[in-house]
Amino acid sequence: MSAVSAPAPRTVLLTGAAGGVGTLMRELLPSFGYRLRLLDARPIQDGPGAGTAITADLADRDALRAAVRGVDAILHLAGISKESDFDRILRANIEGTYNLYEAAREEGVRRIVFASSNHAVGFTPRPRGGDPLIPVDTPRRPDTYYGLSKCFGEDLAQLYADRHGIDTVSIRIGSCFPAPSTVRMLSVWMSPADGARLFHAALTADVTGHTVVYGSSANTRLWWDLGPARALGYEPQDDSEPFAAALIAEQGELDPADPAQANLGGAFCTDAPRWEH
Ligand code: NAI
Ligand code: 15L
Repeated sequence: MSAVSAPAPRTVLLTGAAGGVGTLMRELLPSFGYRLRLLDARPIQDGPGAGTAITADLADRDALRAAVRGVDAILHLAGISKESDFDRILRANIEGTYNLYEAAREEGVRRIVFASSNHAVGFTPRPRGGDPLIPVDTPRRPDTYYGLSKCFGEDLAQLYADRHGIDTVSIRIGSCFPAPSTVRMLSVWMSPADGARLFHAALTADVTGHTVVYGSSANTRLWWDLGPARALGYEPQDDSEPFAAALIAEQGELDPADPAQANLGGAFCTDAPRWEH
């Protein structure tokens, strides 16, 4: 598999542009040469790409068709990003992602990068001393309705690859924030700069069909196999280790007997997952 194809997509629709990752990517992706078109249900603040911003919900099929018309690729970040009521997850993440894929099919967009999540496999026990890294083909074990919606998105991507020839790279993102804030994140952190590198690799890699990869930096305490992401041409530059001493001094090492610390999904595997109202 060659790493980078030509020509690279130039115009990319960034859904979820008002969110945490979207805001970071608005800053970082233009340096790779992209023209971004932005979409979010919430108004998008001034800043890079603001002139192209579309305020629309993923439920609005006409707005989605107009938004995807003429773009080379889509980076799909929009949706509920934590656990929530099933009905809300159904509308935003399941129906919303379906609506976006339908718009892409109708308008001839051939490449989508889908922000999946580690919570699609959240109940997988985390590796402990000497265990092998978690492979990308480990059985799905969603830890929430949120994680279940990411499993749906991955399967939807497979269907649209097989039936309609739309290529998707699904990235099971760990934790993409400016810095890790928990001991768990030392293993799953994806720095924003590495996030931009991975999204760029996924947008340009010479792969067809549906490809699933994990998304994180090259963390010393990594839990999963980054090989499939590297095969796209991704070369992570960051490692959470410089944050380790302070976080462990503050929070202690992970306790395997604590249900919130035993699995990949962390607290999402308990009755008190992070919740979005
Ligand atoms: P976020 O919650 O900060 O941003 C999501 C954005 O999507 C928000 O601006 C929201 O207004 C928009 N949105 C929600 N429902 C919508 C709808 N129906 N129509 C249009 N826009 C809608 O989330 P964040 O952290 O930026 O994550 C981005 C994506 O990456 C999400 O899909 C999330 O599930 C995924 N992800 C993020 C991780 C992280 O560490 N930040 C980890 C794993 C996955
Ligand atoms: C996710 O999927 C969430 O969107 C994000 O807010 C974090 O909770 C992240 O996973 C994580 O596992 O840390």
